[in-house]
Amino acid sequence: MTCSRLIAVAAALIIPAAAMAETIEGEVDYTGKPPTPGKLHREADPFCAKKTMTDPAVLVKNGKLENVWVHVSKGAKEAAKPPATSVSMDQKDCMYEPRMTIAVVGQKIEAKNGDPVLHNVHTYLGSTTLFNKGMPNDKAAPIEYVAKEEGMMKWKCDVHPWMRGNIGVSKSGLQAITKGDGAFKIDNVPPGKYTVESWHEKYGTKTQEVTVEAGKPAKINFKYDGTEKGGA
Ligand SMILES: [Cu+2]
Repeated sequence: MTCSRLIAVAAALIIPAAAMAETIEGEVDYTGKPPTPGKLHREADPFCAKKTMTDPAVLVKNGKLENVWVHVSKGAKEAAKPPATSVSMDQKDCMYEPRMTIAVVGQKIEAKNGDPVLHNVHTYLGSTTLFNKGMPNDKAAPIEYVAKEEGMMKWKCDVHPWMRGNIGVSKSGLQAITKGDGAFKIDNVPPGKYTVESWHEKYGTKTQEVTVEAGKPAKINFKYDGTEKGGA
């Protein structure tokens, strides 16, 4: 076989597989009256008190909800290979940073303290503690943790009750987070039937069934009106 024929055969084998991976995309609407973010009461700690902050739990802009974890909860056939990069959760100005991010089962998560004060990192999956460890100040060595199970990993600080962080952990890696425009896009989804779940820290979960067909993106939207409870 000539080299060019070999390439042609290889391409024929590779391209259809790549073309078969579709996307699940859409937006998360917020149809209620957006709440006004309240002031966080951080007066108890003199360092934290230096900066005034409002509660970033609910972020709505133009009727779209930010920081919603949208992920395939059922129907994925394969586990994703955990990325070699680690996911970082920092503590800055007595807030977890970022508020919301994602990881894959098997991926390394690194907690850091950028503040000159004690934070006690307490993480949960549901009501189960994953780890609970103090970081005295910004000289504390990072805490390394490998995500073991699918679900929402919640971050709290036992010193500062307002501190919250969220890491959506997925086995399949079929997941995304909405940004300020409320849009999400899950890449590399093989054709099939899936249950897709949305999760918001204040308004909880919603699910939808979706069938992904080869050759076209599957579109779904989620809707919250602000009366939902559950999540945090
Ligand atoms: Cu803290």
